[in-house]
Amino acid sequence: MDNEVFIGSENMIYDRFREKESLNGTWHYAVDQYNTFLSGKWYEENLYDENGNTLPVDFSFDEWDTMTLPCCWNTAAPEFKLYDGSMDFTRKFTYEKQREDERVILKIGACNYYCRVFLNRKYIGTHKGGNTPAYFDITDSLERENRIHIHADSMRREEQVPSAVTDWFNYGGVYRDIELIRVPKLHIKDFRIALEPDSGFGKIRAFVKLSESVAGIAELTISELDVRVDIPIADGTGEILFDSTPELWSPESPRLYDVTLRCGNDEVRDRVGFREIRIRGIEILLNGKPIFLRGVCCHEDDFYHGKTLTDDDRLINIRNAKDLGCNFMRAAHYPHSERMAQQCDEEGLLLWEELPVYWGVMFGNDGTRKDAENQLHELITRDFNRASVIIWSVGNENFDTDERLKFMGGLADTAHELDRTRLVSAACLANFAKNAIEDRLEQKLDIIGLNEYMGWYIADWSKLPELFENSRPEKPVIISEFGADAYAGHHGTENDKGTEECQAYIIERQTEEIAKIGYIKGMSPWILNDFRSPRRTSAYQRYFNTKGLLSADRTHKKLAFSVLQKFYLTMM
Ligand code: GCB
Repeated sequence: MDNEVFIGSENMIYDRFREKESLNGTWHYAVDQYNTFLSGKWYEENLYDENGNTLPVDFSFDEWDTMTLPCCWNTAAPEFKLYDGSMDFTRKFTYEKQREDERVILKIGACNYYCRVFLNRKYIGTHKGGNTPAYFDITDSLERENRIHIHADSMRREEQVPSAVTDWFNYGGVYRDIELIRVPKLHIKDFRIALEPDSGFGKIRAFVKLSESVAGIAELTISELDVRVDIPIADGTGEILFDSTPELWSPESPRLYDVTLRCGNDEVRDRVGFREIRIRGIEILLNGKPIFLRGVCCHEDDFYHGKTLTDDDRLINIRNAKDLGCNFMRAAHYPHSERMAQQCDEEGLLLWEELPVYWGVMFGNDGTRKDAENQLHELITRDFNRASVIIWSVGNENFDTDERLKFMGGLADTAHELDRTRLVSAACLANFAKNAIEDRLEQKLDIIGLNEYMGWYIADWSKLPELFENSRPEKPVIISEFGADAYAGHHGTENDKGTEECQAYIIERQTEEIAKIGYIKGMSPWILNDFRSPRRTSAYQRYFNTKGLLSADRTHKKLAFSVLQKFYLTMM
């Protein structure tokens, strides 16, 4: 598209618990393999020539078939199961102004990968990045009766983040909520609150950003803590550090407080936990106490709903992880729904959140870098207030090259700059030539994540103790992945690849070796549930990555589940 206007983190507003008008529901759609909607400017609705004669057109929005959004189109109808490309979505809605100074923001929770919005014959803007929310200010284009279009483009491209090839399914569509949010012209754009690190658990810091560069006061209230403080605002931003000793949030005791922030005619709320996460040498300390992260990885991929998980779907995953004995989950390999961290706050599960800087990213490409930086800003802005989130991961399994060090090192620096209340990590690969934990990116990280598949991709078990013995990390290490495929219900010996016995054996041997190593402070085996992956075609995969401890529909617990459960019991 010519004159494309990209929106990003700077367009976000603070929206948790704000009143929202849902645009979820029935939308008309057309499959648009050639992007004719864009090239033919269908959104302009040129139905007549200059003399008023009707023109032939290639669209008829209100006669198009319908789809219920949000959803992944791949799960909406069998004919779209393998569709990568564009679809046009359209619907009508009415709007009535409620207050003279209101702004109306359209929030699209997620759309993979390009999301272009058009309203009443005009182009509004484009959001890039398939897993973070997009906020379009549509106020000036609203009429009483409105027609909106969303052009969703799920094409995989080399220069995108993630790039063209992954080991998960490329779900397409507008797959998280579509909502209108009315805010006063002067509104709270950003609100961050957290326990101040190194304050002896006795100080809270709050930050506010307004939509306009004004001076004033914002009032912060946490009734249960008897907190009522004024935050002075200058040039549209304000920050305050004040004494307070909240009950600390932890997985065992996920205490949350209702927090209110008021400024002018705007008011927002949140439910916030206060905790401290830091490292000391090779220790990870939660609220000052050493912790071992008993984790498991999880994709955002439900057997029935794809990426459009319901709260219940997520709760089942969280409860299954807890049943395993986990206090920690690695939300791989891209930002999951913001509801995930909110639910983990409530349920008490620590989270690793990750950017989709996965495998062959174009590290030398400046546009790709900016895309990743924007996704990182959006993720941190979205989830800053979530106590459960303790780690930002800047990516997964990329070879140690100069370009990659610059790209991912830059992301790690940004994460540190934006957030002093969390740790930064990445899932790295070992140095295979030396069989050692060694990656130049480690200098930029607080925790070293290591993916190693000894016993599976590397059959020689002797390599595992050797890898640990060869390594002298000065920071805590999390084994961010290990595992083995097993087709649910397929049995044999521990040497038969693809059987539950083989997977259980590999998990058992791995845990035995990991338990011996002092610098390993956590692990997240791959993975909680089997998930769709187009590259997995063997008899024991059938287009699923079957390294799940549970089958894809979660009805079957494989043998490895109880092996890991037993191990985590010994670590409690
Ligand atoms: C990995 C990747 C993960 C894959 C997994 C596998 O190292 O990080 O995305 O799915 O291995 O099963 O091979």
